Amino acid sequence: MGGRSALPVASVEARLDAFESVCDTRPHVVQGDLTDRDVVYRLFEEARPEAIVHLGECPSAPYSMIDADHAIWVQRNNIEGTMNVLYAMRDLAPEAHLVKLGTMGEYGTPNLDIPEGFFEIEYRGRRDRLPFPRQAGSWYHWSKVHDSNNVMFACRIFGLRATDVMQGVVYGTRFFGSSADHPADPALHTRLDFDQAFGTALNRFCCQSVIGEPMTLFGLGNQRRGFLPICDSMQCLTLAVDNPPEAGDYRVFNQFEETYTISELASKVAAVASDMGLDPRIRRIENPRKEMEEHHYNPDHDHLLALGYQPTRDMDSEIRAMLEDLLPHHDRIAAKRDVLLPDIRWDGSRRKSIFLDGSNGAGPEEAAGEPPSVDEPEARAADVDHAVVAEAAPVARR
Ligand code: USQ
Repeated sequence: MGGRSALPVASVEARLDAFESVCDTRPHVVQGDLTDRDVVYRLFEEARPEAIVHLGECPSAPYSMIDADHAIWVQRNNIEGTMNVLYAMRDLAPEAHLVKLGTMGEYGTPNLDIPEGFFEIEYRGRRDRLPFPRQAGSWYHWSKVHDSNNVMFACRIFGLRATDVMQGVVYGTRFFGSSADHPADPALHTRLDFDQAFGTALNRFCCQSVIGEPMTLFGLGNQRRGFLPICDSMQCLTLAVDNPPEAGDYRVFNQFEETYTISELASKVAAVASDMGLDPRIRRIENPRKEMEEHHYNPDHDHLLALGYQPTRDMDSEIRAMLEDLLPHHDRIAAKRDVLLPDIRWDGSRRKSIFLDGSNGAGPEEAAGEPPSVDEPEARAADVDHAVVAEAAPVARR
């Protein structure tokens, strides 16, 4: 996408050294492609794993919406890779536990509470426990739905055991404990993207604030999602691995800490950034996606809590830690500021979104196209009130 990680990524060797110095163990690294079945089988033969944590997928909704090539590549990559893992498990590690990263986005935003994977339903006088309907919002999110179905089926026919983790939107730079406990070595920071496709909302808002660019609220900004810091994501995966299900069981965990609207998040970043002497701004921009901008959202998330998950509740201090980690890399981020504005649209066209106050500051060429439906002055951090911002908009786009 023409971007790069806001935080420099150290070499694999340097990261392994740093990991070893903290954890007293050195992971064995093999580079390969999960869609290459020989690679996967060789890996399983060598490792004979007891648990597999499968994060090896393309994670980006916008990337999958670029065109047919990207949509098909994302589906192939994600579905084929997982199928290879499932067959390698059947043949070489049938007792192992698969912890597979799904996404909360598989469920979409139905006008119902969202259970953890399954629900009891009564229909025409009969009852059953069935998978909760999935209504994904991008080809990427659908690839995860198809994966989930495949993993569920493999558990049924091969007797495998799996935990499908429906993860919310992850943010943060530090993954050991809460940010206060994170070792100082920068080689232990995570990669952090800020481009339109691989940067997630809160990570982008922090990068935008560090370089004085406005935080980009897509549309109304009332889209609500589950969020969790990356250190909690690691905690949840560890809990899942430590507590495997029975053979043949397919279980689903909804993994997030709390739900927030996008404008609530931006307001939080603005408050912390202002406190640190930055000059954060929030602006609403045409939503390049087709998604509900106002909706019910109340997913269950009890399974991980029952296993002992202790959420890092202090989002403000996680945001502060992110800004502290990002500030020294101001120039790295600023040099790539052109990748911040979205231009991948869900209808398949490619055009930079314009700010909803009618200007895009990027030249008349990109401003061409559908006129903005809302005229609203730029909101400054000092007077940002997300409730007011929301009221100013006449229509919720679907
Ligand atoms: N959004 C903005 N402004 C931005 C970026 C995003 O308002 O600058 C909005 C989007 O329109 C969307 C929400 O924020 O409503 C979340 O967008 P995102 O880009 O942070 O996250 P998303 O595309 O949903 O995907 C991310 C990860 C994906 C994971 C998913 C979890 O990239 O791998 O599966 O979060 S979930 O959202 O729960 O499905």
